[in-house]
Amino acid sequence: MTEPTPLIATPEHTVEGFVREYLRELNFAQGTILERASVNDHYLALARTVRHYLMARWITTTTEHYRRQPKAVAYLSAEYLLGRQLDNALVAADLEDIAAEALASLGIDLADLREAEVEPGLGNGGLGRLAACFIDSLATMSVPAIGYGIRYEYGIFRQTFVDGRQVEKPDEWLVGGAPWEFAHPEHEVTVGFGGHTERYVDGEGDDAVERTRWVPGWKVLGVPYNYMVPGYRNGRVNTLRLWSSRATHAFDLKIFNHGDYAEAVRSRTFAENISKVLYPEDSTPQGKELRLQQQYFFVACSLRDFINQLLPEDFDLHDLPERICFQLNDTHPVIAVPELMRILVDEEGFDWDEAWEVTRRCFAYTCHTLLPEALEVWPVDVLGRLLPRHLEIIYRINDEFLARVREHSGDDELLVRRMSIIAEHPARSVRMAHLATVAATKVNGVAELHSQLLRDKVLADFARFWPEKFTNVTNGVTPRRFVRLANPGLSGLITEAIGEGWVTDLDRLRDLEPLADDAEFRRRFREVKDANKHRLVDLLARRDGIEIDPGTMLDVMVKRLHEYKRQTLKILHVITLYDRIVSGEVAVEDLVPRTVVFGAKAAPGYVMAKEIIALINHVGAVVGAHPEVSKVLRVAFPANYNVTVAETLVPAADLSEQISLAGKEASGTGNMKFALNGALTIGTDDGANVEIRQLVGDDHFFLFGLTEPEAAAMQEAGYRPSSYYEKNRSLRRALDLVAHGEFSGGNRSTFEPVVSNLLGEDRFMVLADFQSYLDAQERVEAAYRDPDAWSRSAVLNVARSGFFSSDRSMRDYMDRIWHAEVLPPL
Ligand code: B1H
Repeated sequence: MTEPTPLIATPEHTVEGFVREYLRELNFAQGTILERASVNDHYLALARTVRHYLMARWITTTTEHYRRQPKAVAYLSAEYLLGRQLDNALVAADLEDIAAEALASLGIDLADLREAEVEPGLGNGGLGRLAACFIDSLATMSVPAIGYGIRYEYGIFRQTFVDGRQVEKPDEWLVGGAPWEFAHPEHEVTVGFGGHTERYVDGEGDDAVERTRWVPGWKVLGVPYNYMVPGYRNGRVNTLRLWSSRATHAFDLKIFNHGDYAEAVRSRTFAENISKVLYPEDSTPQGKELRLQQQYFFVACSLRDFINQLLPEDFDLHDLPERICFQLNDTHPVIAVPELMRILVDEEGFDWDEAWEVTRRCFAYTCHTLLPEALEVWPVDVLGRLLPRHLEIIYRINDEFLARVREHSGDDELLVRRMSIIAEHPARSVRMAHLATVAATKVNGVAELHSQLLRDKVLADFARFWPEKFTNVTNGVTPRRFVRLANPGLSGLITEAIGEGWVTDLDRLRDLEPLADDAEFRRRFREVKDANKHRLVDLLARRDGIEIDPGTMLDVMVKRLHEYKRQTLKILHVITLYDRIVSGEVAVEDLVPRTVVFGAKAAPGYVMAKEIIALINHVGAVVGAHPEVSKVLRVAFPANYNVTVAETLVPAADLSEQISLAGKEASGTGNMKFALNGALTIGTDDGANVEIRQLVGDDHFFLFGLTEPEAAAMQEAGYRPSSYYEKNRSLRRALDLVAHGEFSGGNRSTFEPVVSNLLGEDRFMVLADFQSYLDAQERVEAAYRDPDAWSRSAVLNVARSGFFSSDRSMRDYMDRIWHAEVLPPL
């Protein structure tokens, strides 16, 4: 079937065409002229101009999706950590050179306008960034896909430091104008909450059936905002649809009728609060009612939208599994399962079994964690108050599921209790991971080791019950943003060597392998790394007033602050180096000069994480102020690490710190970004580190620490952290320095909680891995002293990391889970 090309006036793909479109935007949309425009005016005009070049592809793509009705994917995620949009759109539309030249001809520097964009930080960390990488890959691979999520008015908080302690500021990302979004109030969706359920008889005589209806107590509206998700030069642009909550038009008629107009308007904020702010929790969800409201809100809007807007009017919902797979990004959207059941049974008149058959086949679930405290549970009273009909449905799903378990297990009641969707202790609650696992066609972990541990530990009962349900898809990252865009120097070098095909076929990086032995190539690789370090130096000076020396080894640990990730292990290494220099144990001449860079936000309520941030900053200050130590060691901790900072930091790094306790980091994705940009990893056998090491080879990876089985066995036998303190002199000296106030102006109480936590419980076995980490760092030093060997390893890291493209992740999801169609490129 040939599609008539929609009539859209795409601006001419030339410098003149670009200038014309740009001036039109500046004049007619911004209402200003070149001579008077502010930087923000220029940025908005530029963003809209670029958008115009993508518009025809967007409309063509969505039109074709509607006409062809292919098997598609709907990615349901509470988070999308998108990063800045401008450069991505420029690269996708192949407009970088044209835009730069066009702007230059108007006396404007493109680089200045880039800086004006505030990134949409609608996610916490890896999980949100993964969703952003996935939708990029789906668009680039011409897969018919839509992302659904929440348009938080405030994204992840802006981190500032006051006396080295984290202070959160609101992230006002929308205030400058949001040029990348398209509001569609005409497609608003109504969502109910609360109220009660009623039985009623539908039909008469023999046809009479008892049905249930939900009578919500209050309603809100969801307004969709569409974002373009441009594929990389394939003519396709997919859609990300984020929902914003509004009060219904009838919300407060009663109050209006009482004549209290101001009160009536004010009370609307209640509904508008739902999409107000992203919960800044990474890994440890807080059971806040508003969060459940957010989850149901976006999922109810998305299902309604998919059924009403993306399916033809006469579509038979029995065929839904042939048309869509709803991918659940962790348990956050899992309330979609009872919601689809409710739609099919209560609204569409399906009988229960029919509805379950459809629902079951429509969902797949990705688990992103192993930490028990990260598994979402909702108290039954909270869920029942907010979503009474959904709770009934969950109970029935559970009853039927447990009946099957009993049937197969010969009434093993312990097993039944373990597998139940409803937990009885400490409070009666719904285990969202169990609900997701029972409902989904497939359940996947995000790295080989993680999927294995899901099968063997976290969801072992379920894996025995449904072995074929469980699979792995190792995470990936988009090479467009994290290599092509973030590292133009390396990209140029790669393209010169092997052509440009790698951008959409990252396995081709293999062709670089022979060049690792080419001295000239290695020299040019070092030149690029050096230039990237200078870019970082400029950024940190400009943005944070931090001075770093580009001649030093750049040792980088960036990720959310969490005890299991073990930023404390890194800072104990720094303290040990400090101690050895100050005590005269080593001479500064004998050390490889390093700059240790941290980037990390702590959840605002996570007290220990905030103490660790303060400790890092205080150690950094003492190290930086010491005349001898600071010659060879500096700590830089720029505040508010985000995607934008990562784009400059990752390409500059020499050493990538991936040092979580084995068995705790589900995958990690920063680890992949660093390897792809030619940093060497020092890491434990955890998450995707395992696969990185297998691919790049042991000689080009600094492995240390306990393995997962070793750590588990040690915990089992009774782990005693203080024994390491007693046995290990370096460790004792480092901890004593902290305890005695070396980094807190002599105040021994300041970091007492951190020290006593390590000596007492040390849940993540920092002390057990300390010596092994120091040893590995010695190997790092030795290796770094030989620049030629180091850069050979770095080149091999790049050449062998093509597997970690999110395009490959998407192929795996397609083959193992979705079986969606692929459209031809346009
Ligand atoms: C990951 C989360 C997460 N796992 C709860 N779990 C959240 C849990 O708002 N919440 O309540 C937010 C986020 N995030 C990360 O996912 C893993 O820790 C990483 O190892 C993994 O690479 C990433 C992507 O799979």
